[in-house]
Amino acid sequence: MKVQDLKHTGLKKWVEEAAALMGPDAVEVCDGTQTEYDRMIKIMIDAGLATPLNPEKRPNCYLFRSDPSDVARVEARTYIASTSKDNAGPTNNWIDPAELKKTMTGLYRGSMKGRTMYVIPFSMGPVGSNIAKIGVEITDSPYVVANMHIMARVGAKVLDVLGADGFYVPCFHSVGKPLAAGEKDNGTWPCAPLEHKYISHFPETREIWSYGSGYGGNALLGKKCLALRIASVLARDEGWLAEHMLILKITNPAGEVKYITGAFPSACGKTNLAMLVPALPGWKVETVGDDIAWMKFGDDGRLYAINPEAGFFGVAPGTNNESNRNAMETIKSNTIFTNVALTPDRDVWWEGIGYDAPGKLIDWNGNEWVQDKANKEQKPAAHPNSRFTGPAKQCPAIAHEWEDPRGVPISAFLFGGRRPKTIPLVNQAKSWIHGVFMGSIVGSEVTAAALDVKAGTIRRDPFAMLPFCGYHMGDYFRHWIDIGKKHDESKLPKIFFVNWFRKNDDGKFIWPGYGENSRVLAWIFDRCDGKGKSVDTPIGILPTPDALSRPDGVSDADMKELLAVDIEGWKKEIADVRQNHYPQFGNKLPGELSAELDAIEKRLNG
Ligand code: TSX
Ligand code: MN
Repeated sequence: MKVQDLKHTGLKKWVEEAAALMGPDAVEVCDGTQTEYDRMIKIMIDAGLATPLNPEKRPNCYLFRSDPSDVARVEARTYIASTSKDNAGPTNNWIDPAELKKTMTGLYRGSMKGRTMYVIPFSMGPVGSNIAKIGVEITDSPYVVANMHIMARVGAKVLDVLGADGFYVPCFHSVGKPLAAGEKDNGTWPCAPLEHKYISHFPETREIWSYGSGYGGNALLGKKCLALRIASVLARDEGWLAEHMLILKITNPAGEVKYITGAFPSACGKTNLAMLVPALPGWKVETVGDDIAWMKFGDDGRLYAINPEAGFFGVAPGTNNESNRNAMETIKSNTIFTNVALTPDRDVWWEGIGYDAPGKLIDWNGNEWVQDKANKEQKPAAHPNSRFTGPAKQCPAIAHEWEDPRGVPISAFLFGGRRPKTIPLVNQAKSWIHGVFMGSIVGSEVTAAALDVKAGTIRRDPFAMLPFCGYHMGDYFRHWIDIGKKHDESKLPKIFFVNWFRKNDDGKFIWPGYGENSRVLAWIFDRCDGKGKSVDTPIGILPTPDALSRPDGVSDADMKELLAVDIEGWKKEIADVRQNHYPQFGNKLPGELSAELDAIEKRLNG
């Protein structure tokens, strides 16, 4: 489709102005077809950027190796450009929007020379759903076009819904590497140096401007930029929730169904939980989403969630048939792999795939690599943040209603983190505000690998939204509290804090995790109906020690430890929140949360 044929006059003008600024050799409006996808892949094979994998082993799969400087989201170069610095808050990088636009306009000028400008109309959420939102990404990266085909709904049907004057979030993206006459990428992943990279959000005008990176969340702008940072602002203004949450469907042996969402910081196995294979006989877990939930209230007063995405952009290392069989099945075909290793028979390999490297590999840098298990210093063959981009519809555990435009009614919110001590296996909030308190103190223990904070302390990541909230985190807490005040609490999801990562004094995990987590989910399921044996404690509602069925290898004593109320540990937790966590939000910290902190402390001392 040609730009002239765009029916939306605002969109047409915006595209024409972008083309005039960025100076591409050609402009194309994407149609989302397989033919288009195949053409993008061919362009990248010809440019030496894509390696076709063995069609016998991985049909229609391709491997990409990015530049070693362009392997992850760049938080230091991620900006919230609101008029007032206070609207971005203490946990975001703020920059003046006018100044930023001036700087970035300079960078965009001529940045697409020698390339094609692709215009990607996309829907986050099922096309036409009243919870979905439309975005249009302008990009000079065929890699972005191909990934967006998998991660979002792309093409003509989106333009139909948009009509002549519909709302869309305009998203600029350029890799920031124009080509001189006759110049080719020639196997070099195009991107700009770190100091020219910008991942910018304009929450007041609902715009996204990204420059200089071709990787993941920096470049696939529907995901973190639109579906979380911009959507969190829309949700605040419009009275709904845009959350960094998985969505799962759980069916009990009686055939009753509930839907649960869950927020976890990175490295807690959120994708694994979303695709969990239950160890409990008779129970079934299915996947609706693994990363983001958009939730709106229905006429019945219940909260309905959609997964705004159409694919999984998952971390490859550690994914195997034991940790996540459903993910492994999902990525057998039609999948893009980025920065994993290549085997001699042109399959993929990564650390933690479940078997030894089969012979001489090509590592993520493009160098020969032979596994040396005796060498503890050996660099990994796959980058630790290497990824698969796979279609959600290929997941064997995908729930049939995952594309229902009405969404699914949510019964429970889970919050979690990696907490070796103090936090019990599962704890139900006594009230909505207690649950908001739980969400606000989410965090994981800092391991020795992270050099910035000392090991053993907790890195707080409230609601797992720290890098993804497009406005002041104190106002975000306020929004959650207001949701509870404006709606019938009996119809709101119940809130639970879970912790799969308790360790004993020998430093060993007490809980086996993975499929055994279904025992915890079963208790949560029953609690949503007011069933399940429980005890009211100062920190929340806990299962009685016999309320959870016990996995093999977990003793009575283990169970007691997993469900103990560690009064002294909790006093330290409360002190840490009071002294180190809450003060950063200043006068934007809702009084309800300090009151909740006081109330819990009082109960601990009582
Ligand atoms: O994803 C994980 N989940 C959720 C699964 C549904 N992981 C991996 C986290 C890194 C991405 C887990 N790791 C989980 C878990 O529940 N639990 C643990 C901790 C653990 C690790 C290894 C063992 C047990 C627990 N192994 C043995 O006991 C043999
Ligand atoms: Mn995420």
